[in-house]
Amino acid sequence: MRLFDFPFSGNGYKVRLALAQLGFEFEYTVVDLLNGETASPAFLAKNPMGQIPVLELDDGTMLRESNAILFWLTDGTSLMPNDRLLRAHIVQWMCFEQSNIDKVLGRTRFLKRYPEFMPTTRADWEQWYTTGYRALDVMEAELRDRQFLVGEHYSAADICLYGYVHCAEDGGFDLARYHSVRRWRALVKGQPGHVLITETGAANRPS
Ligand SMILES: N[C@@H](CCC(=O)N[C@@H](CS)C(=O)NCC(=O)O)C(=O)O
Repeated sequence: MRLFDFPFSGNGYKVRLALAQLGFEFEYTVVDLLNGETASPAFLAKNPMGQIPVLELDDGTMLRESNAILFWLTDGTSLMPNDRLLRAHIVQWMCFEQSNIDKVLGRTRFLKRYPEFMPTTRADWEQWYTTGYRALDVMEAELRDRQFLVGEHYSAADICLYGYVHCAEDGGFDLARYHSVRRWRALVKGQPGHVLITETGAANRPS
């Protein structure tokens, strides 16, 4: 398999983390989205949305959307339960993540680091912080009485949410009052095979 990715990306990190924890070997290609490489014809042929991550499977299939990739990688493993309702709860968290975390916590983090990427207004930031804290409130309430997001075990839902929540502070969020979310983050970080967002885990030297 080959992962097309940008190392700073939390969406890419979700996939890297699952690959590492499941022990998959893969090759890694950096797509420089800051210099428009995601808009190149060669990359658009892999993902017409012009976004990383894209996982190229061994038969040449291009799989896009981080959570679809996460689902494909984890299905049939301990990270994706067989129980129908638990699976639905995992999808529920994946949808929640796309609406309330990726384009909110992920965006603030990206724009703090690369402010030149797009113009923003004060109203944008206010909106992101309002939505982001609301999402963190939801997670805090859910995690108050449970260790993991779904069922009794670490799952694809935890990997999915961890992608951007583990680095929420980089986007300017203060998690001091989110005790359960911080406890959960520490628990996820302690799972076997955990890698940091700064690690690719790939077999090759990133190109
Ligand atoms: N819903 C997509 C979002 C992917 C996404 O936003 N990718 C960003 C980097 S994190 C990207 O490639 N941006 C480049 C661009 O939009 O030009 C997913 O979860 O994979």
